[in-house]
Amino acid sequence: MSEEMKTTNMEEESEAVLDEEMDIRVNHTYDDSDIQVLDGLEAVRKRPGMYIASTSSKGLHHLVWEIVDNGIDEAMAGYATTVTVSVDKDNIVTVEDDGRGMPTGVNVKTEKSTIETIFTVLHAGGKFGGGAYKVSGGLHGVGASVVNALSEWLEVSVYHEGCEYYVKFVNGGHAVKPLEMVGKCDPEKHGSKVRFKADPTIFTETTVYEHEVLRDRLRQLAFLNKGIRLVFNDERHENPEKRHYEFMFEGGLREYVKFLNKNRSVVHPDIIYSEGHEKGIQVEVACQYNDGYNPNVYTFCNNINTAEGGTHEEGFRMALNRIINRYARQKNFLKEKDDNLTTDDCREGITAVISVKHPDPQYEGQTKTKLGNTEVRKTVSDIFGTQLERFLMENPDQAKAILDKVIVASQARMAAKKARESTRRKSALEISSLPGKLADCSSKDASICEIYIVEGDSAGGSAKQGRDSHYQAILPLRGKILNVEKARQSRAFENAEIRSMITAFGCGVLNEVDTSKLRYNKIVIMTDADVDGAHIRILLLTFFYRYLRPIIEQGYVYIAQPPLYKVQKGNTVRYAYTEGQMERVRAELGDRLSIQRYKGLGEMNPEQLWETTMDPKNRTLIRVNLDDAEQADQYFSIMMGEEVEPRRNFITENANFANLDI
Ligand code: TSJ
Repeated sequence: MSEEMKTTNMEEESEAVLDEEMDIRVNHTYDDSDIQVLDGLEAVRKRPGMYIASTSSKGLHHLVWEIVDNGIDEAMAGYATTVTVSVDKDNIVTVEDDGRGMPTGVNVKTEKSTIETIFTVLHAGGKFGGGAYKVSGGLHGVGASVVNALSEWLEVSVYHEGCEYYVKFVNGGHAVKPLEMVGKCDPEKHGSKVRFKADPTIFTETTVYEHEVLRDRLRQLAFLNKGIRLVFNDERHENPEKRHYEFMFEGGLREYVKFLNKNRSVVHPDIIYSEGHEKGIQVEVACQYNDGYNPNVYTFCNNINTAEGGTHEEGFRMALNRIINRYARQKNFLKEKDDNLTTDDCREGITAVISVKHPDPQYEGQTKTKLGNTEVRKTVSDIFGTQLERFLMENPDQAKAILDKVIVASQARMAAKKARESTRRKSALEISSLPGKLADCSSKDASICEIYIVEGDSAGGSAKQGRDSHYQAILPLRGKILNVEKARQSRAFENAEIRSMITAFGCGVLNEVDTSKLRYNKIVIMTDADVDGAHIRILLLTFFYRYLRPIIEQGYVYIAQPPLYKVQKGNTVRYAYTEGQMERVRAELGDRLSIQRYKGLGEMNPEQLWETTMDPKNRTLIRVNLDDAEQADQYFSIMMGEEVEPRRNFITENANFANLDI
């Protein structure tokens, strides 16, 4: 493609911003567009929340993904093999690909280099390359200019036909000088490189990237884009072995499912795999059954995790149900008089990853992570259904293992239903009176109400006495709650603790969850700061994840942080919540301290519990997000599973998980 054509395409993309105001001016000058552009970047800096998720740690990482997406697009278009992300000691990020190199010509409308335009005009970028649509990003595809606006400085280098081009932006997006050729490079070298330092005046919470967050997402991107090499260099890591990772999966989602099931016992050896495309929609699905009871289905559109599911997941369910029932009838697993297997029967213990690439995705749902495009349902159902049927036909032994499993699931479901009907006991979904153990709050305004889930009666007692009963409710739980990972639904609904929580929350359960009916807008898990406490927290999170997922997705769940130490010197009393804080308090107050290490919430009197853990003025609540729940799920399958080896590895690798104090 000629330089001119590139810039023409570029113009189309920048129209959204430059259109009216520039075209009405007959003799617009360089300065006009300059002001225009900087107004745009200024708007981003003033209200960053409009352009990125937040200015917290999440938003910070968003900057990296925004840039990485561009490199992945170049690789998906077939022009690059590798995208490298490096973080240096000062948390400066470098992203580099070995693609064609961004166009180095001048844009006729802005009279600036295309590169400067990409990095300074809002929404420029994206589809400016020859017709191929941008599949990565999408949900947060806000463009490189937003990253530039939110950086203290940002540098771009392009390597193309033996030349290196360079431009640097400072102070929230101003080019120091126009793009220039700065030297020669190896004529074999080609690609684009972006280096930037997040602006600490915008990212006031933190400008430190999390190693695990970057590593895990890059690994996931490698699973989702088979054949692309994703390299991660983290200079900061104290362990030299963890400073360099390379992810490349020729098997794509096959390898993703294998990875997800690695700590579980699988029911059949081979992963069921399908891929294909129809009407411009690309589909890839992989799945495999394990001996657990819950489905683990992860869905993506354009590399974005669609946590609320949507039409691609519906298509998958439809095909799974249709093909398994057909096969079951054909091979006499089901007799003529038998009812069909339900979708839930067919999903018990399945690990599946569904990934679609769509040129025009529509996102719906509370958190805009539910795919809405209706045509995707049939596309996924057709492509996956064909391949699933073929797998069953070609692998009768594995098909039998799968059918045996889903038939048992269906029998268990029917037995539970019968038992329920014969005892005529109300199901957990229908109970109306609040549980007796609940010390409710007096306010009925859910927006201010909080419920503390507390382990043990003694801590529950302190919490009841210490709370502000106007808006704080206490639900004490006795001992450990049921491990829902190891129990079928019917057993979970018989569990007293589980029933109390469902009725106290008031928002329904499973498919029927309606968070507008939640009686408390903060659900706070308050457990001891020890191993048992961590276990109970995991059990609760797993229950929420499996039965009340939207309350996690929508951010209603919190973890209370009780202090580890009380430090006293004369009349001064201080609390330390971490070992680090303890060290600082020690340094500050000097010696002759009286130090109490809290072993459990029960050791605190009601006033202390209020002051340190429940009073909004002093307390620290950690909001749980879905990543934590997925991690909890992994953790759970490991800690409670039959496999010993992964458990040992996990404990040594993740000694800190969920503040676990092993
Ligand atoms: F490396 C990176 F990830 F940091 C990054 C790569 C960041 C950004 C903002 C862009 C890129 C990038 C862009 N890599 N490769 C490209 N490709 C183009 O801009 C390009 C080059 C040539 C043509 C053509 O049609 O000739 C089309 C495009 C889109």
